[in-house]
Amino acid sequence: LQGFQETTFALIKPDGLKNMGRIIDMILANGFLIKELRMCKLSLEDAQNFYKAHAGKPFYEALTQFMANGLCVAMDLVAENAVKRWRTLLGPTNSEEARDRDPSSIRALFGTNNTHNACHGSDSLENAKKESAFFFRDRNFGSCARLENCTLCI
Ligand code: DGI
Repeated sequence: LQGFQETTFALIKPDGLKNMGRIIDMILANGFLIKELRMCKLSLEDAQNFYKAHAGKPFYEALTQFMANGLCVAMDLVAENAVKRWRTLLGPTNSEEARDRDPSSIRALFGTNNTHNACHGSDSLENAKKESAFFFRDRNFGSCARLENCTLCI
């Protein structure tokens, strides 16, 4: 590793899970090192907490329901300018717009629309630290990350 390495936080959202392999291939091909990785199932409360900055906006309910309705994959990604480079690789927030503006981006390739956009990326180093702590330290997601109603453990 050369230069100043920074860590950003990345999240594969529930709609991106089926393309997790291809998303991770793109992460590695773009020179990121994956420092932490875990699969987890957010409760609705977790999702509301994670997106609390958007509380009250018209899309908040749909967004938080969607985030709590499947498995996510949380990652700490290390690279030079990791925050900016991961946001660039993600492309525009709205996957429909991403397909016009940046067709090789992750959201263009694997997302559907403005809510279902495959992946999240922190927008600043400060938020990367907070979001990483939320997933890897503050919150105990337990060792089982299976969906609710799963009967494999009981
Ligand atoms: O940092 P981003 O994920 O690119 O965007 P953001 O932090 O502004 O918004 C967080 C998520 O909320 C985003 O990934 C998708 C959803 N979202 C943002 N703006 C809209 C939205 N969903 C809908 N339906 N409409 C919006 O205008």
